[in-house]
Amino acid sequence: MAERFIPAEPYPWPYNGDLRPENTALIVIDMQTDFCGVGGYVDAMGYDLALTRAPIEPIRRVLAAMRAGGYHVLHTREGHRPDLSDLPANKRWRSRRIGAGIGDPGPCGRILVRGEPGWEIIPELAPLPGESVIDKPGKGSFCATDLELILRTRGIENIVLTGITTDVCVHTTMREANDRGFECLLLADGCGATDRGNHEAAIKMVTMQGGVFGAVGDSARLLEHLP
Ligand code: C5J
Repeated sequence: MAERFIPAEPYPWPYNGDLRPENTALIVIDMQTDFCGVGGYVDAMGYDLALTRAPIEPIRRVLAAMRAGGYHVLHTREGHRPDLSDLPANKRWRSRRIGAGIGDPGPCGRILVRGEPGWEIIPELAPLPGESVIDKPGKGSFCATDLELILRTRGIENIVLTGITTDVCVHTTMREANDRGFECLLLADGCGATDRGNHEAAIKMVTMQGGVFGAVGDSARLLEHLP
């Protein structure tokens, strides 16, 4: 096997150089109107949408290249059932406290509820037919979903992580994936947070201890070196 690597910190990724479309997936996390669109959940909380919209273009380029290369592509959506039976009371209470009650009506429909306009993935990054979409009630993409089963069934070993927000759903998913033995690459410009300092800290955390959760790269280096 010819070894292939993407330049990354703190090590060229993946660790073993076994980078092929068959064993590698791009996961695009929660690129929904609720997290980066006007009138959505993040907007209702008063955060700067420019920060969560920043990764849209880098993700679009990476998505195009990895689709063209025949890599696996998966998307996730955070959201709850319309009857809110999967919404923990404390999650709802906290969101209402900050003025963006999950399940409550807003300009984009009921906040973070499946089927509502705000819950949809933004059109720029819409999934193509055949790409798996994982609906998750929580922050991590492995909790209460069939993501792990899909990854194992397809023989996926390497995961490129993108999406929003860096410090919450992206980080939780990366940690969950790393603990399950998946080899993870986080694209620093392919994710964004509601706070710049949190984004930078979340990126730095990954690079500690020799790559405690995997490695950190960026879209330009990925696009240049993707086999
Ligand atoms: C948050 C997410 N931040 N997608 N969700 O509540 O990161």
